[in-house]
Amino acid sequence: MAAKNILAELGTLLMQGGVEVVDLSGPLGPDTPLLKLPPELAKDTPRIEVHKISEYDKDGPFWAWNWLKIGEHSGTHFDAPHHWITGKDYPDGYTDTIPAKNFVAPVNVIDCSAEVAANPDFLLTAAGVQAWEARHGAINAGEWVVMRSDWDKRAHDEALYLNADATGPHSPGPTPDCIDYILSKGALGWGTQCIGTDAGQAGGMTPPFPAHNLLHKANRYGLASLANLDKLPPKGAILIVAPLKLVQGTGSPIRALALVAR
Ligand code: 23J
Ligand code: MN
Repeated sequence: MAAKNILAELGTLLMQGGVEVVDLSGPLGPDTPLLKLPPELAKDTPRIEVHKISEYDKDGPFWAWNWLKIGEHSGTHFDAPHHWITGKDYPDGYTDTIPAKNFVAPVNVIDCSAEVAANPDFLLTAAGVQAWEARHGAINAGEWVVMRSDWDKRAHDEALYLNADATGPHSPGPTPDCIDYILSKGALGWGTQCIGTDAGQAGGMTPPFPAHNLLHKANRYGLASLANLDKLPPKGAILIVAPLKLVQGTGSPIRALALVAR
């Protein structure tokens, strides 16, 4: 392939709007919804804090800047293999050691929004992925698979986003066989629009939290709290999802972007 020519053409298309850059990140700040784990099981990630250093005042007369307190797994974010015990032994499984080429790849968008509107506990199965492939084409090795649920429309309200009752959180996600199947196709990773890559009720699955367990065991990646997947085609978009180069980080907030032909 004449990569040089294709890149030059891409530059022109970006300039002229023939390729659109779609923002797949939600706002990141003190009101960003955060995961709540059962307190008897685990500590939670703390709320995001933004502390002013100066804003054109006595602490910095000509400049404004802040410092942040923020968990690695906050808002729209990337899960690295070291996040889970099954992936803890990969030397290239930290935010600073994952090969950069894995941050740019094609994405398959599986639209489950109708199913999720009818049932917030909807689970995407391997058979569901195969039915999608029969319509839209095969998932290829090295590509992302993301589940469109339109759950981002709830992200302005943490209670609505977490959707918890006495039986725990209720949000959609994958079955274990769904993750096994996409890994068998060589997927680079799995992304969702919910607080984590797993369904709300995934703690009771075998294995518990199958997206985390199985993806990271395979040295593959997760994406959580993706926004605007309703603006992507089922196939053909390029996803750009680069975590901060945190030293030995287990994950990182990202500005998730998609390149989409218009
Ligand atoms: C820790 C424990 C359980 C979960 C998570 C983190 C996440 O969703 C995450 O952000 O990786 S489910
Ligand atoms: Mn995470």
